[in-house]
Amino acid sequence: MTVQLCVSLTMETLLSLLAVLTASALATGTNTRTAIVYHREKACNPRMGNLAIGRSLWTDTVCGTNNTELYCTYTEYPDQTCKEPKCDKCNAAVHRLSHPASAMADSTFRIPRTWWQSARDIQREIIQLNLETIFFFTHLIMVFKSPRPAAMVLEGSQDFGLSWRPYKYFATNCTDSFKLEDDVQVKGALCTSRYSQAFPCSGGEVIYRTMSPPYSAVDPYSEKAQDQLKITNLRVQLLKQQSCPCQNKNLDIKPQSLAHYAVYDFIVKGSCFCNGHADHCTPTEGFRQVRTTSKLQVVHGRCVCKHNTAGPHCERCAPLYNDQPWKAANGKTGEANVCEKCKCNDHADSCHFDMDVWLTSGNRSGGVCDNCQHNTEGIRCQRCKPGFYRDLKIPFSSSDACKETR
Ligand SMILES: *[C@@H]1O[C@H](CO)[C@@H](O)[C@H](O)[C@H]1NC(C)=O
Ligand SMILES: *[C@@H]1O[C@H](CO)[C@@H](O)[C@H](O)[C@H]1NC(C)=O
Ligand SMILES: *[C@@H]1O[C@H](CO)[C@@H](O)[C@H](O)[C@H]1NC(C)=O
Ligand SMILES: [Ca+2]
Repeated sequence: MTVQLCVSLTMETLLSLLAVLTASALATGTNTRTAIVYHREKACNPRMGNLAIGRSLWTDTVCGTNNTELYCTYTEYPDQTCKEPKCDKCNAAVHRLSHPASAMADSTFRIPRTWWQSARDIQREIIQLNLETIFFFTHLIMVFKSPRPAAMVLEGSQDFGLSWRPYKYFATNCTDSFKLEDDVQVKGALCTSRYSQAFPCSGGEVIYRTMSPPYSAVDPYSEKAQDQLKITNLRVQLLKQQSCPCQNKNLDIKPQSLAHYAVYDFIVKGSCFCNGHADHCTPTEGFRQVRTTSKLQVVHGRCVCKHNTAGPHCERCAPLYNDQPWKAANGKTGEANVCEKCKCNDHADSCHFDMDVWLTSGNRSGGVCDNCQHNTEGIRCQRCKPGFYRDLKIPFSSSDACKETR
């Protein structure tokens, strides 16, 4: 038994983590990491962070691509009475006036706040994050500078963008936009109107949690949960603009200078994907970090495996530890499901799992040693090869325990 310092990703810790994060949706700088000392090996998981940090965000358009553009925005007082509109210029080629996609992934504490802004008069727009390997995606927080869209969809891919699957639809009217039920009325529905109101005209949030019902009750490392949590890419399709209700009161401003999307923050919370077998990750081979202006930590993708596991995601047992079938750790019970060492009497470097051997042993040991060395043979390298005899004066695990018969 070894003492492990691991964060056990039980549903309780995951839920309390989410509660903390919702309470301070923008507190991305804080590491919600609780270290608990266990006296036996436990399921563990790496630090959570913003997957967008240090990576490129892509959008279809950006404000002022070809020349300087004028744009205007409305904000309102807390009682929803309108302030005077503010107008300014954007130009993608002038640093001071540019609003690139990368501004959604810098520190949320930067003053003045930075944001991405789309070209004018665009209805459809895509914001996309491409990851270099599979990650665990737990939730998305978007903070809009423009009014939130009247319709949008959040989608994920697990195959580097070949196929996409919707996580959630967002609309002022789910029936109208998507012919879907609204989760305000029907719990667990695929669409919601919760994050699509016209107010606030600036600073409105959109929040999505992967582990909300019906997934909240399952072990985060189970196949069902992983199917929901694993991503290589994430995108948001903005489908329909919504204007600020204040706009109707001022007819001097051209509608097209108001018709754009703008987003302060695109926070993709998640962690490296390790099947519950690592609490630390390093950069994936070939990963090139984009320059970040902030000191925020990049969430890397290659697991430093524990529990005798191996592979970029600890998805298999280490070479000499295949005595039982590999299993993900159990995030609900905290069981580590450690890979067990094969008994090869120190005569082999690797072994493989064999179902027949496993069943014959009454499900206790299924390891078969590979390439027995030192003139030994057998599934455990437990005897000398023909033509060699066992030297009883030295331990069998010794490299010269089998001597040539003369
Ligand atoms: C910018 O210029 C290019 C080439 O002239 C044109 O295709 C594109 O539509 C222009 N973009 C905007 C937003 O005006
Ligand atoms: C959504 O639109 C449908 C059809 O246009 C309408 O019947 C329904 O009342 C609307 N729902 C809400 C919540 O406004
Ligand atoms: C032994 O393992 C096999 C395959 O995993 C399983 O189907 C079977 O039910 C197990 N038997 C016992 C007695 O646990
Ligand atoms: Ca920003």
